[in-house]
Amino acid sequence: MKYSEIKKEDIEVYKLIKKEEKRQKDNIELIASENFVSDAVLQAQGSILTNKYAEGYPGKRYYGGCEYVDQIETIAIERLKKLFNVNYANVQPHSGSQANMAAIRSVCNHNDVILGMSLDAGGHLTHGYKLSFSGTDYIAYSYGVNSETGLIDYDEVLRIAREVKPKLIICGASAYPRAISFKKFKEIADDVGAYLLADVAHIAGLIVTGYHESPVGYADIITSTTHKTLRGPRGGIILTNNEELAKKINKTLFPGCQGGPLEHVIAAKAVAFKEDLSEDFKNYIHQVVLNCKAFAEEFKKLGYKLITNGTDNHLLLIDVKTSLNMTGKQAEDKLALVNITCNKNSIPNDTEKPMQSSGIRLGTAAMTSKGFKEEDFVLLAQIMDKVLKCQNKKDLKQYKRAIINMAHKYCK
Ligand code: DSN
Repeated sequence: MKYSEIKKEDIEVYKLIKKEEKRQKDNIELIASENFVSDAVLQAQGSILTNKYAEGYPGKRYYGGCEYVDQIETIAIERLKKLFNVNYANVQPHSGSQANMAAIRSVCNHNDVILGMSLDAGGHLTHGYKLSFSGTDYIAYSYGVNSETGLIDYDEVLRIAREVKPKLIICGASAYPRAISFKKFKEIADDVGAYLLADVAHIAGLIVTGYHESPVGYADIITSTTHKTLRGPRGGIILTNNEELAKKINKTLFPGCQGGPLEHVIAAKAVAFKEDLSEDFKNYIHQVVLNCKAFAEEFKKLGYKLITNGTDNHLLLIDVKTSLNMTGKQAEDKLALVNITCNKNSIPNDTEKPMQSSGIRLGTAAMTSKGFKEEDFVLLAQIMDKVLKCQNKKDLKQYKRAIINMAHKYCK
């Protein structure tokens, strides 16, 4: 992109955008929650729609001049409904966290009991973490994973649910490499008379293409972000099949949690949803999953301990403490020296603080968008192994060159 107007108006910001552009080009991006959007999505998000105020919903706005944004938001809603096969969709959440805030508030009052996956087991801040609204506004309990297998133990979730009697159970995760059974969560929710919220932010792309079970038919409410495996702009969505809940969700999000919607982002969501409905996107997600399996298998061959011993989705979690006797932070920092971007991540029963942690989380969605295939991820795992074990900083130079070449391999 040229960004010529920014260059004219604001050289300081222009230079930083260009630096970030180069970083994104020269680095291997393994953050499991990131992706590279199409130019069409970028253009929609950078469009003049940012000028428009549109508090309310299509056909019921608090401002005049909404005839075109009404049509754009309606297109986004209809495409999203088709994508997930649901009856009601809200495309206004500014983020996944705000989607979760509105979803939880739609069914819970302050101090109601909620039950979600703990952060260190792979859950999310908004699933009841003590520093999040979800942990301060509600009485939050958590379930974890089996400490041997790293897998969700559904019998244990049921046991906890029977004990704490939640009004709402939240399933879905940020760092769980295996398939989640929404069917089993629904059985648990029914057993204790709780609502079920499925936060599918990470696996949404896999769900809409059939590479992961759908929560539709099981969860009362489904939330997601749009910028991870859905490969859209940064933002959130809320879905349901229940008409009464849909009305509550709409009211709770606006005016309950948010003001004016970001119509430029909603337009970009609409463009992304059109892409997501295509056969190309289905092939892309298939490759994301194949790549992740190849990546995981190579790390296993190299002797690394993977949480759950593998992956069913777009991410894997490596226990670097056991594998290399280093912290997640040390591994993240070392990989950064050779242009590999990933994030440290807590692992189940982590003895390190979150800012250090004992694991790293690796995702294949972003580099698959750049064209990576299984053989690229196998080679990448071999280079990462050498980098992580490298004792001499000088030797890292050759790996950095190799990584930049790999990052450019499929660039047009
Ligand atoms: N922090 C995001 C992630 O990386 O998974 C989720 O909000």
